[in-house]
Order: sequence, then C-alpha cells, then structure tokens
Amino acid sequence: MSPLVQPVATLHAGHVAAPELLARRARLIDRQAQRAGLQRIWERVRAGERLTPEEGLALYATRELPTVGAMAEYVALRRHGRRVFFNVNQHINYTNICNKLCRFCAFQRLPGQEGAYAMTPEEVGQKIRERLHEPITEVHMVAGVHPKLPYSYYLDILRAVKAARPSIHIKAFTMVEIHQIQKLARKSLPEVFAELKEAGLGSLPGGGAEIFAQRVHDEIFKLKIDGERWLEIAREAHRAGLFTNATMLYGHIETLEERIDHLGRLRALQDETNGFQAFIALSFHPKNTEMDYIPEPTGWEDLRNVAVSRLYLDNFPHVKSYWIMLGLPMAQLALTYGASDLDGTVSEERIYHDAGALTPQALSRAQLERFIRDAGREPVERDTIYRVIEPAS
Ligand code: V47
Repeated sequence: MSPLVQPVATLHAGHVAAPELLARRARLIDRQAQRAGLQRIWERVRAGERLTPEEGLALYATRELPTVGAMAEYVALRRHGRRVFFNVNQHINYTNICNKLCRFCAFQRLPGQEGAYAMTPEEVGQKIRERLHEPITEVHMVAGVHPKLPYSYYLDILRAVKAARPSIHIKAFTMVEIHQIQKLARKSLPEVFAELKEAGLGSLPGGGAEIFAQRVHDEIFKLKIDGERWLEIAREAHRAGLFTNATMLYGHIETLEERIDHLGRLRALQDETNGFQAFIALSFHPKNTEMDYIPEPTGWEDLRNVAVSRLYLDNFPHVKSYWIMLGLPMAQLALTYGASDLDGTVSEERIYHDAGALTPQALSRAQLERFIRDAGREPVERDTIYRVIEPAS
C-alpha cells in the first residue's frame, strides 16, 4: 500500500552522515558486536534489514548495552547525521479531571476532588497570551478525560489558542481524548478530525498508548481505550493528513515480550500510513500513584529502551529523548543511544511533575543547545513537523 502521508524523513534528505564517519563507526562496532555475541544482529542492522521479534528480545536481554547503544547511534547517524532536533514549545494541561482511574497516573483528579481543575477556553487563550513575547512555535495540549465537557469545548480551546497566537502549531489530544471527543460529537472519526482541523488542530501527540497488550490494559488501565482502538484512531488521524507521535510506557508490569509486541504493532501501522513522526519511550514514574511500590526504571533500563526502539522501529523518523521524563543527564546520554530529538523547552509540565519528576519545568533554547553540543551533536531547531527553523541573524 502506498503511504498516505508524505514521509517526514524525506524532509531531511541531504543531511545524512558523511560516509567516512559511518564507515569508521561501523568498523568499531564490528569488533564490539563480535565480542558481545551480537554480530548477526549488527550485520542486519548495518544492511538496513528489519529485526525480528526474537532479535528485539535478544537486544532487551543482553548485558552488552553499550553495543546495543552503539548500533542504535549508528542508525540515528545514518538517518540524521550529527543533527539533533528540538523545538520551542509550551505545554498546556487543560484539565486534570479524569474518570479513567489509570493506576499509573498521579495527575488525575475526580470531579470535586481537592486540586481538580478545568481551564475555560478564555483561560487557555490567556496561557498562550502570557508568553507571546517568547519565540514559541508549538503548543502541546493534553489532559485527562473529563466526563462533563461538551464537544464544543474542544473546538473552543483550539480556537482560543489560534485567536491568541495565529501562527502557533497546535499539537493536541491523545487518541484517548479523541475517543472521548468522538463519543461526544456522535460523528465519524473523519468528520471529527475535519472539524478539529478546521478549528486549528495541527497534529497529535503520542500519549495514551501505554502497552498495547490486553493483559496490561485489563490490569492497570481497564477503563481507558485498549491498544486496538488506539491504533485505529491513529490510523484515522494519519488518513486525515495529521501526523502523530507514538509512545510506550515501560517499567511497570509489562514483560519484554509485551514491549516488543507494542513496538511491532507500531511498526506495522507505520508501514501502512507513514504518519508517525517520533516515538517516545516513557519511563514509569511511580511516585504519588497507586503503583508506588514499583521501583522506577534505572538509567540502564532507560537507555536500553531508547536504543532498542531506535533499532526496532526502522520506519520511524525520530526517537525522542524526552528530557522532562528522563532527567537532563540521561536525556543527553540518550543522544548517543539513538535519540535524535530532545523535545522542547516545555514550561509548566504537570503529568510527570505530579508523579515525582525532579527536572525543571522549562529550559531555554540556549540550555537545550548547550546540552546537544556537549554531546558532540549539532542542535537544530525544528517546527512540529520537523521543518528546520533557521536561527535569526
Ligand atoms: O499518556 C502518565 C504517561 C503520557 C505517568 O507526543 C506516565 O511529543 C510515566 O505522551 N509515569 C503523557 N508516564 C506524555 C506524553 C508525551 C510526552 C512528551 C512528548 C509527547 C509527544 C508525548 O504520559 C500519558 C501516559 O502514557 N504517563 N503518568 C507516570 N506516572
């Protein structure tokens, strides 16, 4: 089937790493892979062949993580050269009221519960206006599934953002919110996407995917849409011409097989639509959640998820190292484990900070650039759909 959406990777054509750099790296990895017993997988990665589930599992199982990282870095260099992307963005979590009771979430509040809030469209517009002096190109807007908001509310908050800052790209609503919005609208997904686009929606973030395995769904987020439905909505979003991202929440009760199954299902949908721009592996933050007895993933595990996803998702343009969630040192290190995007300047993030994240609420463009340069990479500011923003002279 031909791709429904123009692949983003083509936007970067001409920026691949110099062949000498790749050849040098490959020679180093040849020796490393041989010592690590990963030679067969490395040969296939180098030849650009697709990894099987068994090979994916072997990458999760091996103790030779630096070799896995070096192979993933090779893939990122082959795709993007030394360039690492970031954007100047703003987050708005328009409500924390949610009736889905996901056991891993510290952000949700029930209606009437202390700390529960829902912004009006005017308040959403005000959040945008407060930062008009900053060179923001994107608003990332996601929230809980509020049981009482009408369909018109979702259109109104998009319009309020656009009225306050017409040039901004709105990346909003996970597949979970879209499911709720469609229920309220009582219209087909294509109709709903057309109306959301008309009101200002530009693309969709990748949240709410968690782990696609039904077993995990039924145990820790059973009131929310399941994997099949998440994928169906993503497919329709891509068909409507909207790029999306994709995520995987790891480090709770999932098995390694379930992680590979999750990545495999994303890879299959990407083959069909080419609508995913970036993949983000989300490290479980247990603090203030019902699952706080689970220790949070270690740095080793975080780097492994970045690297394995880069190797397994051979058709995804980018793997993001989301600094808010990984912490700055680990996010920086992940740039040498296959990540090619650090996400954005952010500001006022709630979902991870409610669950114990100790990272700052925002970074300046200069700080992000310094982190990227220090890792030996070239910082490139992008817009949401990965068009390069040339620095102002
Ligand atoms: O959907 C919730 C996850 C997601 C916790 O698309 C948790 O560019 C860990 O999807 N510990 C929201 N994870 C964040 C998200 C995202 C972030 C950055 C960039 C993009 C993008 C998307 O966070 C939720 C859920 O999967 N989550 N609670 C927690 N305690």
